[in-house]
Amino acid sequence: MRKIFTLAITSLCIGLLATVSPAFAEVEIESLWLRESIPGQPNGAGFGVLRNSGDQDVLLVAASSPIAGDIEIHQHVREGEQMRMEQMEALVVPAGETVSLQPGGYHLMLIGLTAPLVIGEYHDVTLIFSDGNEITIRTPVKALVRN
Ligand SMILES: [Cu+2]
Repeated sequence: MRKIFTLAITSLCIGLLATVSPAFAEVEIESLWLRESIPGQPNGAGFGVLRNSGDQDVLLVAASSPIAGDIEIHQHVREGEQMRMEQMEALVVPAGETVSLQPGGYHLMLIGLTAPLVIGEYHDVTLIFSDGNEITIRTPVKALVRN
């Protein structure tokens, strides 16, 4: 967590520099999807691929959607035999690299769904990055098991 925080501060400094020399960091989001709701489960999850074609690291710092009270950035961490989810301050998308959000790994955690996520429906999801970009994607709901 401390490492992530340090990266966040570093990014903040890069952000300040960017007002002097323009930043060229650029993140694209590929095949974002939401997992269909498990009956009785108040939270949901979102997955996809973040591609940074820029020359600077960019952090995913926040996300939101009308379908959820809040969206947190989570990772799975091993604790003995068990895996548990842990909230992250931010997710680093290194320059020139891709980061996958997938079941069992990084994911968007939709906290407090206002309605169950139903296959075939679409919901707007906004991702907010450290370079100031906010990207809203019309995101499909897909089955628990992806084919
Ligand atoms: Cu989670």
